[in-house]
Amino acid sequence: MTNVPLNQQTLSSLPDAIALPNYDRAQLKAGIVHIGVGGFHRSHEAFYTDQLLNQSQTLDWGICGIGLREADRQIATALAQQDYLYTLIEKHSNGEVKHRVIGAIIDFILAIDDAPAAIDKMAHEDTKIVSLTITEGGYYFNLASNEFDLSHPDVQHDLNNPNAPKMVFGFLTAALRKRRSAGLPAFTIQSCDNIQHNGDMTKKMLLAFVQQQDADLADWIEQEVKFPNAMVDRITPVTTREDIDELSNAGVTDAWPVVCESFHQWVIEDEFSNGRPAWEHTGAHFVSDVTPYETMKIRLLNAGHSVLGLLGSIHGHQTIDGCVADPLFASYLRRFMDIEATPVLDPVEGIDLEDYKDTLIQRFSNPNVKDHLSRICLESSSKLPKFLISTINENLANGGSIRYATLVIAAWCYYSDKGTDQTGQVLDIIDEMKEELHQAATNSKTDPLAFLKLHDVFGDLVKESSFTAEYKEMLETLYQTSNIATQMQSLMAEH
Ligand code: CS2
Repeated sequence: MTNVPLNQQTLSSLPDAIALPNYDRAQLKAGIVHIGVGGFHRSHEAFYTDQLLNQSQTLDWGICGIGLREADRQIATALAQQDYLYTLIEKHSNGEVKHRVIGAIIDFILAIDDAPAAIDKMAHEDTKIVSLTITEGGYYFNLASNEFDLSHPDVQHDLNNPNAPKMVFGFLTAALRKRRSAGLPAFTIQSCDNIQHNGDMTKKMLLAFVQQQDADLADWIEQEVKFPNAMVDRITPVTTREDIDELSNAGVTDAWPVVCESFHQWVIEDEFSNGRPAWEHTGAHFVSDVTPYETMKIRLLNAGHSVLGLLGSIHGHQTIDGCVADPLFASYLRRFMDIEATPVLDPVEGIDLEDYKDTLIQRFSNPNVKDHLSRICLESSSKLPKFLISTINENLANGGSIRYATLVIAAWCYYSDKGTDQTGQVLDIIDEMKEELHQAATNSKTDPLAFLKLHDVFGDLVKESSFTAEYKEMLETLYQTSNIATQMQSLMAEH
């Protein structure tokens, strides 16, 4: 098969099996500016938008990507050389693979090279929404104080350099200031990260920043900018060399395709400052209160991932599907969901939680989506407080079970200390707090609660004696036996 390098010119020569954008990309305006163009944005918001553009031929909702970090240079280069086109590789659990070229992204600005261009783009009258996937850690939220981390060097930098910012809130502020001076309406700020009340959180963080710079602007933002909360969902593993090669065998050369499962879900509060795409036509669900959906997803799916990720890493499993193919891990996961996560959820309209959990386990079992545990455990220090520690705290307050989650925290300490699995294989740990986690975990040998004293991660959990008693015992056993499976088994045997 001839192999076609993906770009606007070659679209019509791609193999027939590949679905293509049917709209005129040259006519699109960038109504959405997206900060943080990773795999997830490309498999989710850009996918929903591309579907809509295919259906309705609306011209207002193209996407301009923005990268704030040096690490975004690679995606900026890959997309630019392909006229911002990329292939979405949808892997179904029956082995079927569907390819579609997504055309919704039409431009990309690397803000570290050109901050004024990024600010101008957000301040442009065509821009109606600025959306974000900046990861759980990207919000400068300090768990210990429950407030915005004003002392962070990036924040201090942006307060002192309003026209040459580095971080997300500096850019949003500069762009909103410009819009206000130009008499343009505000844009909506739409978070697409896995954070409970992601819109409210974004608003709180942004206002805390702007207050320090310009109280008047803060008032305007408070009145004019909407921050819809949303639940986002689509499992999107890291693209591998094999994925690129397989696509090439199917006839397309794409420097950075995106792989994902077929399932996708987006539940959004219908609160927009300046219009929005009719994403309901492509499967998004608009509601007035997204809270129960978010809690359900974060506490079952994301927490379930973390449970498998940390326990599985120590055991020597490589991927999520590998974990759930192991009956011990599959039943541990189900027990965690049933006994500890479900009791702290509110009823969710239109969703049967038992079905939701069954579907989750099926999704996790998809043997074609090789979701590596290293991705799941990436930045655990900013994920676990939101995914798992909140569940432990609520169960502590309600007298509910905490044992399944507690073993995961003990496992995390062991994992951070050793840095290897039980068979001695080195684990690929990526975490902004990696050194602190390692140090605290190592200190656990002399002070068993040392790990929990990382206040930014655990808050006041170390003061909860019913938690620390279980935790200490579990940690001690884990160090003695170095066998997580036996510990999981004995924990389940007790219930
Ligand atoms: C995962 C998520 O790493 C993680 O935190 O749980 O990336 C998960 O795959 C997505 O939220 C699925 O929607």
